[in-house]
Amino acid sequence: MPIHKNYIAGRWVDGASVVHDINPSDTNDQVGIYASSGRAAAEEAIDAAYQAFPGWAATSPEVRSDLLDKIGTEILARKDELGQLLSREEGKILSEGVGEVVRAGRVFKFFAGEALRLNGERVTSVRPGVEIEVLREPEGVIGIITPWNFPIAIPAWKIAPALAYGNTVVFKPAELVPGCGWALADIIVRAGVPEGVFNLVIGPGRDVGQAIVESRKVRGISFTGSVETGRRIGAACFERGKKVQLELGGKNPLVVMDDADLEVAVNVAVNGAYFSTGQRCTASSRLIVQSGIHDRFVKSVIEKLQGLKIGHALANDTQIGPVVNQTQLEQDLDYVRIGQKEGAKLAFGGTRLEREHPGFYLSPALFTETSNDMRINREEIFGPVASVIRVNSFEEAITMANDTEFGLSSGICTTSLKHSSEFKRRSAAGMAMVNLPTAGVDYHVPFGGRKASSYGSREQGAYAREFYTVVKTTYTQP
Ligand code: TXE
Repeated sequence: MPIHKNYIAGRWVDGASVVHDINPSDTNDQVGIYASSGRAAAEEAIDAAYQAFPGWAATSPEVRSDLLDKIGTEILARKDELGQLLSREEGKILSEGVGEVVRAGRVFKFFAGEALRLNGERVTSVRPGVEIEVLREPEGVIGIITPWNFPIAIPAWKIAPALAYGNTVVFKPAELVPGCGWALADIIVRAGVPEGVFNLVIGPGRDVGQAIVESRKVRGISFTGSVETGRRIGAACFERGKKVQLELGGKNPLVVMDDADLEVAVNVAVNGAYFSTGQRCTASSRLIVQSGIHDRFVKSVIEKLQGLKIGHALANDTQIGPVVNQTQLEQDLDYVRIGQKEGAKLAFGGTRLEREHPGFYLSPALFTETSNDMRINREEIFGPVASVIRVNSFEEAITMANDTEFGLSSGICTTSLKHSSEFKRRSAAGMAMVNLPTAGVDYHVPFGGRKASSYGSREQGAYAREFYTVVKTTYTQP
């Protein structure tokens, strides 16, 4: 098997060692061999990006727009093949893999347009004759550090705006998914990105990631991942006067009111809690259900879970793929045990499954009779595990929904306009959904949360410019 290399300063270069990328649906299947690097490679990449910055910042926005458009076109044209790679590497089912690739392609197309729309303001001064302009300029070198759960979409929604607005990039994909990171880099390189403007460094977070975070030549870090790592990175950036944007975990509530359409509520809950194996930061992990519909809802969710096909991500009839790796599987199983110890009733699933191929299969777990102060309802599990919390009223539901350290996404199933409007107004989350899963968002509008879920300005849509540009105010006496 060939070794897929890093891309640094306009060249494909070896790493210090290699990593073997394993398919979580079948651990006998090796997806590829990838370079694994340390601090030295990261520093070379940072130097290259630093040197390339003034030239790239000065290019016509049309050049940047055309580059992004070309990248988006190739991603979309190869959606099936890239979707297959994604599902093979990360374990989400093929339709989800292809869907994620399409999203990545669309993100590049969107920012191809945004590159041409960067504008400023002219403001009348309080001093006669003075002219004021408020301008936006690129920041400089941006370090992009991404997790494994959306291995092409998250890199796309950080790299595309960074390049669109004239920044240069050092990109470090998550250790578990170098394949999608490499494939995206290959497309960016062949689309004609100038030397040094985009760099790929594959390697561990504690070496490559840390070097990017610590470098004084890197102006900003855009990070998605765990709360613990994110907070460490945030503190390190603050100490160095560096801009930082963090997208972290969630403990997203889905409220189901007595007046909900039962079928809609069950579909929304099962999709939000379990699809993509529950490995989405926007997954609905707390199902807050009003007492009048509670028993019917639980019964219908269990019936639905009984019918779900859990298996190889690439098999046609699979609805839920494997957990991403052994460590994550053990974490999920630990939480199943923790929930039981805390007194929650394990109403369905939560056991390891054997399939034809050796992989990390887990039956979707549903807890009932839980309370919001249990650890399973406070901590992000990041797997196919959800809890039902029974409530008696809308007031109790909204209080419970907001009673969490996190605030990424939230949802309500209701047919009442009053409940829907009030929920949207009072939800303490960055995103609020009505009769839709808490996971599953558009690519052209802001994405992000409140409280422990996010730090810094929003990602995606036109709001992305807040992070990837810096404002300058000029005064002129003509
Ligand atoms: O995350 P990390 P991991 C949660 C989920 C999961 C847990 C651990 O609960 O079980 O986090 O996953 C890089 N300096 N989420 O270990 O460590 C790392 O290499 C700089 C939820 O994958 O946060 C990777 O590229 N970078 C989350 C990225 O940070 C460092 C999605 C994320 O890794 C670094 C993923 C360091 N010191 C995991 N250490 C969500 N909610 O979306 C690591 N990295």
